[in-house]
Amino acid sequence: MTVRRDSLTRYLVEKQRVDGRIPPQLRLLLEVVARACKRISFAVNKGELGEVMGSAGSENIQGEVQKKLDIIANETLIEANEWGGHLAAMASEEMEGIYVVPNRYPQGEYLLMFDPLDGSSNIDVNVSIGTIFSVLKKPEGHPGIHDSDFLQPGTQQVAAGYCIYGPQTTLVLTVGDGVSMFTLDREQGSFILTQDNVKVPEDTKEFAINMSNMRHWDAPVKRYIDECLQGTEGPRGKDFNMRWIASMVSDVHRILTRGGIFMYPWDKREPHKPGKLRLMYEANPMGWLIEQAGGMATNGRQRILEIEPTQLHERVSVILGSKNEVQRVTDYHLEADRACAQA
Ligand code: AHM
Ligand code: MG
Repeated sequence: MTVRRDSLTRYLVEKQRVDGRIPPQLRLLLEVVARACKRISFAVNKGELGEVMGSAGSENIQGEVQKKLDIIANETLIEANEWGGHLAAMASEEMEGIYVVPNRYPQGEYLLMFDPLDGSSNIDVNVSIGTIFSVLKKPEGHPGIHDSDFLQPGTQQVAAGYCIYGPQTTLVLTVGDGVSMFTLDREQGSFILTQDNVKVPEDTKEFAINMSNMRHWDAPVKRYIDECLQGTEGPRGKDFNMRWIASMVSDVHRILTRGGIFMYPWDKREPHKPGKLRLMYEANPMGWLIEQAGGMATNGRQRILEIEPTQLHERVSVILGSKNEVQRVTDYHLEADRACAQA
């Protein structure tokens, strides 16, 4: 007996028709994002043959050197999405301001945010990278579209996901009723549902953090990692394993597949910045996916999805993954805060 494998299109049509979970414009939006990711996947795959490797010789708003593929991925997402009538505006890690859909196209009711190519320092070394996206609804009640329309907490997301460009290209999606994964079938040219109802185990023996920053961490993070490193002889009574790919998409994908905890916490290198990762198009979509799979995502003190954003490119401390571990790190922060308040 052959197993029926649904395409992303069929999955979305059923979400629209049967579940009534997504309206037609959102279905179109997700199909278009998937199509753009397919194009990005092909560009990434070509590598040197496509003359897409190396630096573009420019910097983005965060002061990071842009790779050619960062720019290609950004343009691919904009070109694919601007004309369909489903969007009002877009925002990206690679653009300082928002990109309002030009007047020559109809304006839709959604806002799309993305990190077009996350982990792009890994492009040249042929390690997995990905596209992260988050979808919001344009607030009602005023004409035009402004940066401030994007400043909604992660709880307001109506869809979020990422596409990982690795040995396989996999699109991972939530519209608020669990997490589904779709593998790109290159012969058919379509994304096929390969895993539904993804669940993150509540416990884990695997952590992901950039250990080279250890001397800059705050005490609660040091305490947690120190206890993991003590293994069976320490308070945790078990040995831990460490992984750090330096592509958040890959680290989150591993956690959605077999559990784990990912941390990019605030540290003392740049104390005025709340963290390295960006709230709106990295932490919020990843945080929602993790929660939808039964995990947890905080900034050490607060649920990431409940943070009220004040800036488009706002940074945040990120701790996400298996519920019991994230809870533990969060408790360590709150304990330290209480001790500090009493001192
Ligand atoms: P980017 O958006 O500029 O690619 O930076 C984000 C990436 C994440 O994917 C990854 O978790 C982190 O930066 C790695 O940082 P580091 O180089 O400090 O290990
Ligand atoms: Mg990024």
